[in-house]
Amino acid sequence: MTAQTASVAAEAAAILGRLGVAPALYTGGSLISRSPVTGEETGRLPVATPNDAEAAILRAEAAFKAWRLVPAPRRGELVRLLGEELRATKADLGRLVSIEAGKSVSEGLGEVQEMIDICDFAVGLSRQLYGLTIATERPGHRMMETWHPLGVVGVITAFNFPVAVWAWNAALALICGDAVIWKPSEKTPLTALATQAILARAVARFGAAPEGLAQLLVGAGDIGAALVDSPKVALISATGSTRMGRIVGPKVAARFGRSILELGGNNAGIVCPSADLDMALRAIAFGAMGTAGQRCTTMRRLFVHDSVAEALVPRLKKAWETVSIGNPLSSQALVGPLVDKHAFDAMQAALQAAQALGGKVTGGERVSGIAGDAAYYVRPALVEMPAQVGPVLEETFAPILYVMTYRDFDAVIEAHNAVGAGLSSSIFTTDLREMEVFLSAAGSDCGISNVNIGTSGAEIGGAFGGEKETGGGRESGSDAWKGYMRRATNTINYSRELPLAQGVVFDI
Ligand code: UN1
Repeated sequence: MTAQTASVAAEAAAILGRLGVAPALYTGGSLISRSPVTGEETGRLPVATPNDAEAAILRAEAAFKAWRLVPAPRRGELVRLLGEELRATKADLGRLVSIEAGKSVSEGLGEVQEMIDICDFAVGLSRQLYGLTIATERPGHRMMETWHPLGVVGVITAFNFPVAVWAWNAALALICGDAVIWKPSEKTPLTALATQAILARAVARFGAAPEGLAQLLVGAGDIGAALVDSPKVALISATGSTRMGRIVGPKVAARFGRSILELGGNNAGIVCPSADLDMALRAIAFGAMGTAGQRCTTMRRLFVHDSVAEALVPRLKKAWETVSIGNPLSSQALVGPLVDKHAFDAMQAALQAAQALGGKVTGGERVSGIAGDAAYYVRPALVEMPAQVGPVLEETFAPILYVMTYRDFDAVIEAHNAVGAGLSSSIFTTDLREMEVFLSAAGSDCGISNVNIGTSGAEIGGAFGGEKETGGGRESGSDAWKGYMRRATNTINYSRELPLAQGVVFDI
C-alpha cells in the first residue's frame, strides 16, 4: 500500500468517525468497499440477510402506522432538521462522496447540496399536499380528493449518485407519511452509512419519530429482491440500469405494487446552425465528460449541423484532448476515475465496436500514473460516427460522446428519438422555431428537454425521470410527491335526499 492509498482509507474512517458511524459497521464484514480514486479497500461491511430484510420491513410497517397519523407539517420538521444536519456536515459527506464515487470535490459537494435542496423543497411541500375539490352533479353533495400516506417505500440506489437519490426519495416519502428502507449500491455503502448517521442526528433532535421509520440495509441483490417481492412494501423506487428495471418492474407489477423506475439514459444534444458555439462547447463538455460520463443524464450523442461542424468539432476534440484528468481528492482535475475495471472494460468494448463501424476515436485511452494499477482513469472519448448504429444506440456508463452530423431538422429529431432510452435531451439554437418544435409534441420524446444547456445537472425543483426504457418514473420536484401517497376520492352527501349519479333510479 502506498502512503497515498493508505490515506484514502484513513480519511474515509476519519470522516465516518466524525459523523458518528461505529467502526463495527464497516470492519470485519464480507462486503468489501473500495475507493475508485485509488482502487484500495476502504471497508469491510457486515451485510444484511433476507431474514434481516423481513424484520426491517415489519419494523417499517409498524413505524408507518404511527407516522401516518403525525400531521404532515410536523413530519416536515424532521426533514427540516435533516436539512440542517446536512448543511452542518456538507464538507465531510461531500468528501466521502468523492472518495467513494470518485467525483471531483465540487461535484461531491454538489451532490450534498442536492440533498439539502430537496429537504428544503419537501419542508415547504409538507404544508401543500393539496387535494382538489371537484364539482359534483348531485345537489347537496361535495366531492373532494384526499392524499394519504402510502406505506413502506423501498429505495434502491446506484453508485453514481450514492446519496442524493436516496434524499430525493426519503425527503418526499417522510413528509408524505411513509416509512423508508434503503438498499444502497454495493459499490457505495460508506456514504450510505454516513447519511444514515446524519439522519440519526436529525431523528434524535426531532425526538418522537417511530423506531424503524427510515432504515438502511447494506447488502447484495438478495436484499433488493426481498424488498421487491414483499407485498408489505407499497412502493419500490429503483435507480439503475434498464436491465435491472426489466427485472424489478414486472416483479412489483405482478403483486400490484407501485414502482418509480429511473433507468438508463442515452441522452443527446443537437447543435443547430444558429447556436452560440462557445456556450454549446462548454455545455457539451460538462454534459459528456462531467462525473467521468457516469451520470444517467450524461450526454452520450451529439448531432451537429453540417454548417457548423467545422467550427465546432475541432474545438470539441481539443477540449477532449486537454481536459484535466486526475485524482479528485488531491487535484482540481475535472475528470476523475471510472468506478471500476468493469466500467473500463465496457468502455473499451464500446469504442472497439464503434471503430469497427467506421467511428473515428479521439481519446478513450487509460491514463496511468495517477494512482496505481487498481484505479481506472481514462481520457474521455469523442467518437465521430458516420451513422447512429451499434454502441451509439446503447448506454455505456463511461465518458464516450458519439458525434454525428445532420442536414435536415425533421430528420435529426427522428434520429434523436430513435433510441430505447428517453431521459434527457438538449438543443442548442437561437432560432425560436427550432426551439419550440424541439419542446413540442413532435419534438424530443424525453422526460427532460433543455434549450441552450446540457443534458445533465437538473435542479431538484423539476420532476426528474424519463420515458421509454428509462422507466417512466418521476422523482424529486413538481408533483412527484403524488407517487408516494395514495389518493382517495370522497363524496359527501349533506342533503336529506339520496340522488344517484348518472340519474339512475333505484327506488325500493
Ligand atoms: C443520476 O445520474 O442518477 O441531473 C442522477 C443530474 C443530477 C442527477 C443525476 N441532478 O445530472
